[in-house]
Amino acid sequence: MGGGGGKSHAKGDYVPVSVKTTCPRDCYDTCGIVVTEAANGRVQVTGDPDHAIARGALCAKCGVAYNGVFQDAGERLLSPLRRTGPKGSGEFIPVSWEEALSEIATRLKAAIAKHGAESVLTMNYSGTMSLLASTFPNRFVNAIGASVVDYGTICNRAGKIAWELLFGTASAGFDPRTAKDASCIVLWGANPAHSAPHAQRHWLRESPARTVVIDPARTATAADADLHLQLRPGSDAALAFALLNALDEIDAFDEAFIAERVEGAGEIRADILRCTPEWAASVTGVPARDIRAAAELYARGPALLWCGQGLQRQPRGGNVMRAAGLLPAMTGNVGKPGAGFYYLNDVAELAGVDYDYLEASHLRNGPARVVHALELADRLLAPEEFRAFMVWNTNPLASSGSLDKLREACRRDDLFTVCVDLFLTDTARYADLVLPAASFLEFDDITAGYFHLNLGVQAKARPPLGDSLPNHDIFRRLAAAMDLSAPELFEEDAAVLKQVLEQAGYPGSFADLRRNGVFWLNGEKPVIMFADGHFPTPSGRIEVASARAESLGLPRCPTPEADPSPAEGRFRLLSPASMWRLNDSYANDSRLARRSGPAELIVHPDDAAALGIVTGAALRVANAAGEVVLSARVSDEVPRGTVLSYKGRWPSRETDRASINLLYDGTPNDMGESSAVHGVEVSLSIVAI
Ligand SMILES: Nc1nc2c(c(=O)[nH]1)N[C@H]1C(S)=C(S)[C@@H](COP(=O)(O)OP(=O)(O)OC[C@H]3O[C@@H](n4cnc5c(=O)[nH]c(N)nc54)[C@H](O)[C@@H]3O)O[C@H]1N2
Ligand SMILES: Nc1nc2c(c(=O)[nH]1)N[C@H]1C(S)=C(S)[C@@H](COP(=O)(O)OP(=O)(O)OC[C@H]3O[C@@H](n4cnc5c(=O)[nH]c(N)nc54)[C@H](O)[C@@H]3O)O[C@H]1N2
Ligand code: SF4
Ligand SMILES: [Mo]
Repeated sequence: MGGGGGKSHAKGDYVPVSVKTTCPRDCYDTCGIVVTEAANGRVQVTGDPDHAIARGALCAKCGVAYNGVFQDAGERLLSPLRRTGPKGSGEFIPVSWEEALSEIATRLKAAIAKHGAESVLTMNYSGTMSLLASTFPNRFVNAIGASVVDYGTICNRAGKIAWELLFGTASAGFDPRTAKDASCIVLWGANPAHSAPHAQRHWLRESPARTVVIDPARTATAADADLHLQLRPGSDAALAFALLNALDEIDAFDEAFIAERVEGAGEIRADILRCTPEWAASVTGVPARDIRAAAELYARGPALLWCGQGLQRQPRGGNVMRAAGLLPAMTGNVGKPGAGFYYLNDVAELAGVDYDYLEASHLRNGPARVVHALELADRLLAPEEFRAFMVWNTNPLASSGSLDKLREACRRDDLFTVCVDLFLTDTARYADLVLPAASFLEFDDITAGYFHLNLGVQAKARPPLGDSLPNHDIFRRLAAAMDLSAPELFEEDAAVLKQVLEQAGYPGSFADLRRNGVFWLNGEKPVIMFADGHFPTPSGRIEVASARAESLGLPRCPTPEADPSPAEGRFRLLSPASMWRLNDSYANDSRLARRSGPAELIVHPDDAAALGIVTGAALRVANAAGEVVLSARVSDEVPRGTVLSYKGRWPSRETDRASINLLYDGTPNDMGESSAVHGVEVSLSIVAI
């Protein structure tokens, strides 16, 4: 076992060596992990009992996957592969690293010479969030001047823009450690019971605060809350204004704070006055008394507001985020212990880590050509624009919208495609060359998440499986094969990790971090964001009215609009985070696949009765973009007119290669070309009972 030192034996008994590491998944929790040696070259991966967040346990999915598919030589890619059958067929033969890299270098050089560097489209996202593995490959991308897919648009871009307009940043939210000081926590379009299970189990339940959940679905988080506002999807901005109306009614606005720190509050007063809870009840489906009860809980203060990433994946998601952010703005719930708002914490940035250094952005001459996630299929289908497509840390043929069109684009014979992953994903199946990535258990790195304010150690706990290599090593070798010479492309891991720790002000070496496991920003003390009352907007104040919004063609202020209800016979389809998968990761773990069962669609009992649907019925779920067959589950977890199916299955592992993502045509929402996947509408019909 690497990293943690040699084996130790005491009186003939075998004492396993243990290594502390951190989970680098795209998850709020960033759990500490202990890895110990097990039989047959395998390791045992468990939660670190000393880690403040993990408290000795991994989530259900990682507990299985890290001891399952992550160490399964039958599922992991063990060597580079060259395609032998048609694109998508999954027919490959193993080749050496030398052969694979020299072929990629030759093909990329030819594309660049003939069509320019912009004809190479690169795409990566959050498969692993550890700093070296997620950012170092971009040094290569910058050095060759390739085009890039902005895959943030598939996830959270609208919310970022909305809160940048309102607060000046969306990357500095409350410190979760301040929950102990809060008297109310509002979770709006967030389901930590799935997406942040340790935060749900410990952070939320142990806080003395009363909790309010605003979600169309009665999630496990909602079922556990003091109050659940089960609104119609897409009616959140109307609800926000009604909450403001109710707060105003009980004199909960902080007029001194508004006068000093808020720009343009007067411009929304008329809307607040007309949006009574009674009006909102008819628009949102939430009883007026519950709206008033939520306002009363929030008004007690100090109060925290957590807006989930699911919240803004709706047609007017940007406006919704601006409207939800009005709660802390008008009540002055910010800058004090237990008061604040949160969408994302860019922990690396908050720690002082320099992304420009990590990605060597100075190597690029001029701005990159950017493709938004939702236009990926159309842009790739146009044969002249891109001649090569390189993908790592993401599996768009499972996660993207317009899935049918994207598959067609990936079948292009003249599109040279490379995919780097741990597994033969749906995306990898379309590649000309597939390169095997090492897992986080197999190399040193540093993690920085987006909720808890700490950096974690990622320590090598076992050798890479087969010939797999960490992302950063693969891109170093590719740079050499391309005869590139900038020294940044070859900087050693240890040197980068040392730099990162220095930038973050860590008072020790990587070896120290390896021993301690974790480095908390601000030591023991919670960080109080915006304590000085300054917001990084142009005016230095919270901008309820925003000239920047106007210049982007958006309304000057958030508005209390709601999406129209689906037409008769149509349903709104939500597809949020599953408990058994992390995005589309782990869909190929056989034990997790068994536990999660067949792909299901949750339907309200009244809708089910009207259509003759019973639990277990095969349902055709269809719209103009496509159709899939899902197994019905009748439950009042969802409101009437809304259906829900959890995201993250691999089409190649489903009957008819189906996926709910066939149903999203990629129409963007109202800000930043960002995903509106929770805004999809479908019709239902019974295939078989
Ligand atoms: N219907 C629907 N679709 C959605 C969403 C939704 O809510 N509904 N949500 C969207 C959101 S929020 C997101 S973020 C996207 C995410 O979609 P993806 O980016 O496709 O999801 P991940 O599972 O994070 O994909 C990561 C891939 O990286 C690989 N990987 C892991 N570690 C490494 C590594 O060290 N090196 C390399 N090279 N690869 C590695 C994994 O094996 C996996 O195949 O999906 C979006 N799709
Ligand atoms: N287990 C697990 N954990 C994950 C992931 C995963 O796939 N699985 N994915 C990771 C990633 S990439 C992300 S971005 C986050 C996402 O995790 P979250 O931020 O929690 O977001 P979602 O799961 O997309 O949606 C959260 C809730 O929003 C609700 N919602 C949908 N539409 C509306 C609406 O119109 N109004 C309101 N108020 N609520 C609505 C959904 O019903 C859902 O319960 O989780 C991360 N963690
Ligand atoms: S995915 Fe999240 S909850 Fe699961 S072990 Fe990793 S950090 Fe913890
Ligand atoms: Mo995401």
